Amino acid sequence: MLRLAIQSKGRLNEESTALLREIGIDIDDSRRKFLAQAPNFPIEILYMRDDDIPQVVSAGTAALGIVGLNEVEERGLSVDVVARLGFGGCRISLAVPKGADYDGPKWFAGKRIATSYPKILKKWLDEQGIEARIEIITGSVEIAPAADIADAIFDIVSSGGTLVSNGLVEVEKVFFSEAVLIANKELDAQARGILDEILFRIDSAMVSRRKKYILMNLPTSAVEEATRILPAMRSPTVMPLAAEGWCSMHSVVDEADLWDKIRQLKAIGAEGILVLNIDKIIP
Ligand code: PRT
Ligand code: ZN
Repeated sequence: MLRLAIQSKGRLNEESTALLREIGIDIDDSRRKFLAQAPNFPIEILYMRDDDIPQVVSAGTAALGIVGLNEVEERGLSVDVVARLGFGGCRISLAVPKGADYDGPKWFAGKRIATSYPKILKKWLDEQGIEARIEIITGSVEIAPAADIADAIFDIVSSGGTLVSNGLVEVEKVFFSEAVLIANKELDAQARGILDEILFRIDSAMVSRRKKYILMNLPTSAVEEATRILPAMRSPTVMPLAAEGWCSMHSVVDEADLWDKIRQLKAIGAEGILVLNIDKIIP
């Protein structure tokens, strides 16, 4: 049995739970307890505030955790980041009041910067050789300049809407974050085995997310050309159709290339193209 800490409520909770479901780990969170068992996997879920997750994993109270990379970096505790999970994407940026005469990092020398991420900020300031005053604030950092508590802020940005509505302009993107799976550094062999199974399943879920299943009718004469356009895991599946001179071709494509491939396939006579989501890919 291995314990996995996830955020109890907040931005990462829903997608953490969804990812666990996607990899076949059902959790009974209907009564939202502190601890929940997975009936079909040797894992127990520990719900907590995201701030505490790096610490419980580092101490071994939980073997694993799902948390923003920003929290891991800020806490500076020793844990292994074992997978990037592709959600909770954001950055930590410096922002200054609109209309400030910002002319580069040196602008911050001697200024007061409000943040909940003093360590990450200090590291960046040191790298730039700048001395500034760090004002540690937890929550509503964006109002600090208007309240004259600070001259600038260093805070999480995703859409940028919060900055705009507080009259601030993002000037330096310092740290890029997303949700990550972290692990205690001293897992025993049994825990490692469970972690490997989780990583294998996450890998397959992440690959499937970026891929689409595509099938189409194709003149038999165009099969060779289509195979060049659609190199599948081994090679595309081709099946004859009842209509003479036609076949059905099936393959898997990267979502990023999808429209480009469709254009090329139509140009060589493909018809009735279907694009389907993939539930799992096991390479
Ligand atoms: O209660 P608990 O301590 O567990 O939660 P929390 O309030 O500390 O964290 P929470 O739930 O707000 O965020 C959890 C994690 O989500 C963060 O540590 C980041 O890794 C990630 N994340 C992704 C974000 C955002 N996007 C985000 N936009 N965390 C916070 N924000 C804030 C940001 O500070 C801004 O004030 O959301 C506001 C809106 O952002 P814009 O740019 O979209 O307007
Ligand atoms: Zn928090």
